[in-house]
Amino acid sequence: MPDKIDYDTKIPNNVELSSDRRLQRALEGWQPKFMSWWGEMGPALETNGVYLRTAVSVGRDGWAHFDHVKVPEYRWGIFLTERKEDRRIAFGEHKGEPVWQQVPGEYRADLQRLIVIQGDTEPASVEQQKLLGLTAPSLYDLRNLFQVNVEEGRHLWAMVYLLHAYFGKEGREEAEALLFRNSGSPDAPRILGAFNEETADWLAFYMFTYFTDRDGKYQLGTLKESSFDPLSRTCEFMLKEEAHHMFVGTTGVDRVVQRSAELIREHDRMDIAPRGGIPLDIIQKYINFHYSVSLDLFGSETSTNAANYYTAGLKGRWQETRRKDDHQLTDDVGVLDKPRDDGTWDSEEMQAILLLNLDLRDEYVADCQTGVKRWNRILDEHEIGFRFKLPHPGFNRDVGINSGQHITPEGTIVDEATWQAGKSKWLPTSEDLTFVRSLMQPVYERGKIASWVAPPTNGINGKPFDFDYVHLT
Ligand code: BYC
Ligand code: FE
Ligand code: FE
Repeated sequence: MPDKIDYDTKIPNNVELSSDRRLQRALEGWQPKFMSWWGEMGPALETNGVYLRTAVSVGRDGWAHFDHVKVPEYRWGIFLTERKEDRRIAFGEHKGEPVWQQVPGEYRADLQRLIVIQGDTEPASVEQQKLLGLTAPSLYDLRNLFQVNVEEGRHLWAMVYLLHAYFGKEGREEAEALLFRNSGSPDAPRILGAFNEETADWLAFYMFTYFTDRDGKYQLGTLKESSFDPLSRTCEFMLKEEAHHMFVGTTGVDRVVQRSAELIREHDRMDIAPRGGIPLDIIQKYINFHYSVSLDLFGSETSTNAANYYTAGLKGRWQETRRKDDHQLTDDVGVLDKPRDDGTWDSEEMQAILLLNLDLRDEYVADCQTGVKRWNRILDEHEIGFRFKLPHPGFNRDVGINSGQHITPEGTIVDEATWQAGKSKWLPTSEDLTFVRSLMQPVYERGKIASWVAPPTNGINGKPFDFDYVHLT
C-alpha cells in the first residue's frame, strides 16, 4: 500500500485505483456529479486562488503541501492510512481475530448505515456554510473556511469510496443519495438534526467547528477502531484533517472572546453591542445552542444499536485499545441520570454495553470543558467577572431521555411556562441573531480585520496574518 499519493490520475488516490477498472470507472462516473453538487451547493463566493493545503502522502511527516489553488480545481481524492500488518480486532465477540478486509455478509446492512450517516454529515456542513464566504472577517478566516469546506468535501469522497468499493449496487445508490439530500431541505433533509440547522454567521461557524466538528472527531475516533479495516484506515486519515477544523473553532471563539473582552475594558461596560462587539451573554447563548444541538448527535443515552455495533466489532469506544477492561463489557455496569416525572433526578444502574453512546458523549463533554476553560482564562486576564459555562446535558435536547422535557442550563426540570419565560435568556433570540448578522460585513483587505473579532496570533503555515491568503476575482 503506497504511502505517497498518486496525482497523475483523474482521482488522486493511494489505493491503487488503476488496478480495478470497474471501480475506477464507477468513481469517475460519480466525480462529475460531485462537481456539479459543489458548483451548486458549495461556497457561494468565487475566488481566484486560495492558499490551501493538499495531502501529498499519508505518512506521519510532511503530508501536506500548501499553495494557491482555484477551489473547484482542488484535487479531491481517496487517502487511507497505511495498512498495519497483523492488525487484530480489539473488542466485541470477535476480539483477537484478524480484522476484515471485506464486509462480512451478516454486518453489511449495519456497516452501510454507519458509513451513510457519516458520509451524509460531510456535504451537509459544506451546504450549511455556503454563504459564509460573502461575509468573512478577514482573508485569513476566508482561507480557513475554504480549507474546512474542501476537506469536508474530501471526507464525502472517503465514504463514497467505501460505498463504491465494498457495497455494490446499493452502495452506488447511497453514494448518489448523498448528493441528493440537502441541509434544511423540506423534502429530502440531511439525516441528523444538527446538519439541518443554518450556520448563518461567523460566530455560528466558530461554534459549529468547535462543537459539531468535535462530534465528528469523536465519532471518527470510534469508527477508527472498527474491525472493517478500510473504514478504520479511512477514519484515521480523516482525523488528521479534522485537527485543523478543531483549531479553527477553538481559536475562532478565543478571538471573539478576546475582542469582546478588550472592548469591555476599553469602554468600561458590558454592553459592547453599540461599540461593534459581541456581548458575552450572546456568546454564552451561542454556546448553549451549539453544544446542546451537538449532544443530540450522540444518539440516545441507552442504545441497543450501539451495543450491537460494539459486540459485532463495527464501532468501538473512544481510545478502545487504551481502556483497561475485557473489551467485551459482558458484566460491566454504568450509571444513567434520568429525569423523573416529579421534577427530580434519578440515577439508574445499567449494563455498560447499553450506555456506549453516553460513554462517548462523556468523553466529548470533558473535551468541550477545555474550551470553556480557555475562554474564561481570557476573561480573567482582562479582569472581567463573567464566566462561560456548558449547560446541563439535559438542556434543549431533542434526542434521548431528556427530549420532551424542559430543563434549564442549570439542570432544573421546569414546566412549559417557565421554559418559555426563560428561553430568551438561554438561547439566541431573533434579535440576537439579527444583531450578530449586522456585524458580518466582509473585510477583504490584506492584514485588516472586522471590529468584532481579534486577529489570530499566528498565520497559516508560518505565513503572517497579512499574507494574501485569498486572491479575489
Ligand atoms: N437525528 O439507538 P439510537 C461529523 C435515530 S459528525 C435524527 O440512540 P444510534 C461532521 C437513530 O438513527 C459525526 N435521528 O441511535 C461534523 C435511530 O433510528 P432507528 C457523524 C437520530 O444508532 C461537522 C433512533 O434514533 N458520524 O462527522 O445508537 C462537519 C434511535 O437512536 C439522531 C456519526 O454519527 C439524530 N441526532 O446512534 C462535518 C457516526 N440520533 O434505528 C462532519 C455514525 C439518533 O430507530 N453514526 N437518531 O430508525 C452513528 O454512530 C449512530 O448512528 C448515531 C446514532 C451516533 C448517530
Ligand atoms: Fe468531516
Ligand atoms: Fe470537520
